[in-house]
Amino acid sequence: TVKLSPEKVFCQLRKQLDFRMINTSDAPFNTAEWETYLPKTNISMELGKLGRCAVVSSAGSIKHSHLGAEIDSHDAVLRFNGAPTKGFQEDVGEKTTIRLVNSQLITVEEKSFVSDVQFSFGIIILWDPAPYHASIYEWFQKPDYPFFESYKHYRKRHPKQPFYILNPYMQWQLWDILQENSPEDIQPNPPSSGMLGIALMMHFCDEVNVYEFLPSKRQTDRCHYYQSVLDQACTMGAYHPQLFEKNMVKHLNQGTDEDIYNYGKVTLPGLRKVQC
Ligand code: NCC
Repeated sequence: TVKLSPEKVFCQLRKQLDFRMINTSDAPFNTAEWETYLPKTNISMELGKLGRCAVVSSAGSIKHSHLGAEIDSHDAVLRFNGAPTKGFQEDVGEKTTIRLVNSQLITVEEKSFVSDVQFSFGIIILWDPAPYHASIYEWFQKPDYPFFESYKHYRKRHPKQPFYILNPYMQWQLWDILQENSPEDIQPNPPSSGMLGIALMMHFCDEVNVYEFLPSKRQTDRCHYYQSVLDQACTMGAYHPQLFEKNMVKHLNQGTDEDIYNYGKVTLPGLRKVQC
């Protein structure tokens, strides 16, 4: 296969990804009951046009990075799942504009998700691993985790906090782009929250700096900066096609290899301004 130029891949991301959140015109969410739960404001309106954005991976290698102030200097910061800021500001900053969470977290850890104050800052976006190119209807019947009750529960407790559900198409549209840009067959599982979050911020922002998604010189087997568990698969992936995600992001990087080595930092353009 011929390797596509970064510019071509940016166009694929811009043209082939559906960035919409579930709303009440998406059957079977078109009911009076769902209308009380789904946010009424469009997410782009909620966020406004964002300039410089940061995506903060949860990798253990961000520990001791002292990147906190640099991360907080961005207009918006995206974090993942249960990644805390409290106690870790020096390395990861404290601003949280968007938290991208998977359905496993909100279902399996519902109790802490609903009550832990760290989730009550910023906008939450939830995604669930859907069957390959399933319609919204098919996915609704067969979500990977039955998260709908937890979602409603959270919405009742925090009605003012914007909390969106990502459409199930985007993950597989992104997977198709990863597959098309990989020389080998990649595992048939959706991309990681990390890769989804990077694509989302490229849609919302003019420029995206990603921290410790590509490991820096601090690379470690430590899975998360906030836990001591060791597991190599956290960085390279087992379920998610992370190796391929990281190869693609490396190919798309507009910054320097030195910034990757020192800060685990990758710079990507916003998709609004790419010329296709
Ligand atoms: O670990 P997780 O990921 O929440 O990490 C968020 C994103 O950070 C990047 N990362 C993380 C660790 C590491 N050493 N290197 C990294 O690059 C990845 O891009 C990752 O996506 C997920 O993607 O949603 C994931 O979620 C966890 C878990 O479900 C949540 O933390 C909630 O508890 C998954 N872990 C397990 O299922 C055990 C993980 O596989 C993927």
